[in-house]
Amino acid sequence: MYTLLSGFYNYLTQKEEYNVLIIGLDNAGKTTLLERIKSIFMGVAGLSPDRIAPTVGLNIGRIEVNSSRIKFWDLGGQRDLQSIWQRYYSDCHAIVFVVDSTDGRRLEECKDTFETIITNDLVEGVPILMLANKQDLPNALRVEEIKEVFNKIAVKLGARDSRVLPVSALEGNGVREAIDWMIKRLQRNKLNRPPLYR
Ligand code: G3D
Ligand code: MG
Repeated sequence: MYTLLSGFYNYLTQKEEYNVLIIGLDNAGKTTLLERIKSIFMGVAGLSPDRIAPTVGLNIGRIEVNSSRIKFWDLGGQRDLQSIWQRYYSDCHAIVFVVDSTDGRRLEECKDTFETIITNDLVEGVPILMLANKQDLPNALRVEEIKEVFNKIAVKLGARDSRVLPVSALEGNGVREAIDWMIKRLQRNKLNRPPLYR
C-alpha cells in the first residue's frame, strides 16, 4: 500500500526536466543571458554585469515554468572550449545560439560555428533559437541583416523548429518572449526528445 501511495505521490509531484544549451562565440553574451533568464523567470537578482567574468568551464542555471524544470548550460565559447560542446549534445533538448550583433567582423566565423552545430547528428531535430543579442547598442546589426548571412546555410537546419529573435540580454528586452517560444518548442518536440521525469 505504501509503495502504491508513494508511487502515486511521486507521479503527482514529478516534473518534466529539460536541458538547454546556451552556446555561441566568446563575448556573445551567453553568461549575461543566463543571468537575465534567471532574474526574469525566478525573480532572483542576477550577477551584476561587471561581475560576469569570461566563462571558463560552465555555468548552470535552473528555472521552473508551469510544470517544467529547465536547466540551462552556459558552455564557454572560446575556440578550445567548443570541442566540449558536443559532449552535451545527446542530452540536450534545445539549443540557444547567441550572436553578438555588434561583431560584424566575426559574423562569418559565427555562421561556420553554427553550421558545425546544426549538422551534428547528435542534435538532429533539436529546436534551435538564435538570439541576435546586444540590440540595445546603436551599432548592432538588425535581425534581417544577420538572417541574410545565416540564410546561406538555412537548408541544413532540416525539419527542426528554429527561429531568430532580437534581444538585449543586458537590458532584458525580448528575452521573455524568446524563452517562451523555446519552451513551447521543447514541449512540441517531446516525442523526439523526451524530457527526464523527476
Ligand atoms: P559570453 O558569456 O558569451 O562570453 P558575456 O559573454 O555574457 O560575458 O558578455 C560579454 C560582454 O558583452 C560583457 O561586457 C557583457 O556585459 C556584454 N553584453 C552581453 N549582452 C549584452 C547586451 O545585450 N547589450 C550590451 N550592450 N552588452 C552586452 P564586458 O564589457 O563586461 O566585457
Ligand atoms: Mg560566459
